[in-house]
Amino acid sequence: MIQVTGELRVSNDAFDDPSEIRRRMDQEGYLFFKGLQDKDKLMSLRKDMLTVMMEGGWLVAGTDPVDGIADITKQCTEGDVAYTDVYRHVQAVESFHQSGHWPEVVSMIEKIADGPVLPHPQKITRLWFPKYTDHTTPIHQDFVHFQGSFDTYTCWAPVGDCPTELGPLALVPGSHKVDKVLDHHFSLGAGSLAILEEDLGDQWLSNDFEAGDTLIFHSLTAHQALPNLSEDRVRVSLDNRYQAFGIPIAEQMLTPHLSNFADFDWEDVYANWESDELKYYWKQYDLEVSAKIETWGRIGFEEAMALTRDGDTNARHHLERMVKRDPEGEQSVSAAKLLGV
Ligand SMILES: O=C(O)CCC(=O)C(=O)O
Ligand SMILES: [Fe+2]
Repeated sequence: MIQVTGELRVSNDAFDDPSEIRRRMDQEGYLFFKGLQDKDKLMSLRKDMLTVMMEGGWLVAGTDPVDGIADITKQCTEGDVAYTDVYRHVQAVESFHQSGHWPEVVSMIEKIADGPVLPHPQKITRLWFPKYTDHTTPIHQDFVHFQGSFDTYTCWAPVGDCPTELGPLALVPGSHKVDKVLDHHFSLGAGSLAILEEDLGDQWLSNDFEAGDTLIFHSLTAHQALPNLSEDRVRVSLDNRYQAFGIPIAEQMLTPHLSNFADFDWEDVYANWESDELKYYWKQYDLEVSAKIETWGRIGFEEAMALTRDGDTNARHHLERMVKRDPEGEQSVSAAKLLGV
């Protein structure tokens, strides 16, 4: 379990100084801004997203969806069929996709990248149940999942206030300077891959986030989420990715998030949108698309198989979930054999 040793450096003082912004990203691998995004817009987005979660049965009936009071009997996470059943409808919220294009975010990342940037088509939100801490996002570098180019930036922001007990992100400043992908191993939690804590320095930064506070970091910066220790509140956050034009983008970033886990596509996402402006917006660009690298996913799977053979209950849970989600898949077939199901 990591220990947070300090707070993220607030970079609002460098807001209008792109070369200082780039210097800090180079040195520290992240930038943290107070109030970069408009609180009212985020609260309106929160309402849109949590209303869908209420309809999906995840929130306590009769409460105000905006309060995000979870029915903890519904606990589930990425990889669970029950999660994708509701997630796909949150994924279809038009304002959620628009938020990835808000000019306050895009223009800041353009300062970092020193030129125009492409918001990745794949927009990501995390809907994290309270007291489900075995499934907290483990330590990782984003490159193992999002690939394409190292010069890809993640923008993480809670949709609403996110005090430490609700589980904001924590990161190791300067960890991107290794300039390579570190070893990742099987883990529960988003992405199912983790860097060992001892492979990193012991400086971990995090703090309370208010709605609007925004953390932008490099694809090699090691980070994890803190556990959602709240009594009953769901944690809702955005983590979208951006890159300069003229460098490769990985093919999986052109698909809706978690559509690899369930049967939905852009047409399902777009079904009830009012505007056509953002539909397939990336197709107007001549993008260099790189094939998904399967290496890390395969390592995680083989480790989960070996751990399950040794009686590890987390690994068994992971494989059982995979078999339930996609019984015909190649890995599921091997897993089912091992599990005897
Ligand atoms: O929000 C989370 O728990 C995971 C987010 C994350 O890893 C990211 O933004 O890259
Ligand atoms: Fe990440």
